[in-house]
Amino acid sequence: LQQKGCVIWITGLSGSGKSTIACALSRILHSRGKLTYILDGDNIRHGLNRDLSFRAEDRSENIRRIGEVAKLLADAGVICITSLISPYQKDRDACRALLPRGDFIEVFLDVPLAVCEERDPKGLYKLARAGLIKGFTGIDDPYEPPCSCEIVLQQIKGSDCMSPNNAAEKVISYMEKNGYL
Ligand code: GGZ
Repeated sequence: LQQKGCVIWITGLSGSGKSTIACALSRILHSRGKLTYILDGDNIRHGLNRDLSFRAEDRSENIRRIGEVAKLLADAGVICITSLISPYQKDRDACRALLPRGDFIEVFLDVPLAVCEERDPKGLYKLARAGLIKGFTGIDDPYEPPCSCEIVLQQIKGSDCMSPNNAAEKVISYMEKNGYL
């Protein structure tokens, strides 16, 4: 296998487009013959992490477990893409610390709450505003933006809005420059 594994850690609010960019990135990498695997919060919470809630301690445990799985995949030479809100800096840092220097590539999807809330693809923000979901990230639960990450993608609506493919290409360029492709 002629491939160096790594973890592309995508963090951002619900509705910021993490899963969409993870898929776009994965598709581009496949077309170049690379092996990838997406670990998506929403999916993993139905299986491996179905015992976890959205309380702060459980979010941390969610991130810790997925960070360990991501490390195993990267060890095996896979480009592992995670798509998790991962709201706490300390939890993301702990996952970074599991990997050799450089192999953890943190990507911040910097989309304002107002934009995510307007998109509201699953109607969850509406439920959170109505008080029907308690502790929703950005509404009544914290999100700590990365203070230093490898890539920031601004996906603000309007004429300068990057397509998912353009956003994924930015990650590709970073990987090329840093010897991961
Ligand atoms: C945030 C929630 C919540 C609460 C359910 N807060 O947009 P989605 O629906 O598909 O993605 C969100 C997903 C978040 O799971 P993560 O594992 O990524 O979260 S974390 O990293 O914080 O552990 C959202 C849905 O689950 N969801 N309740 N209260 N998002």
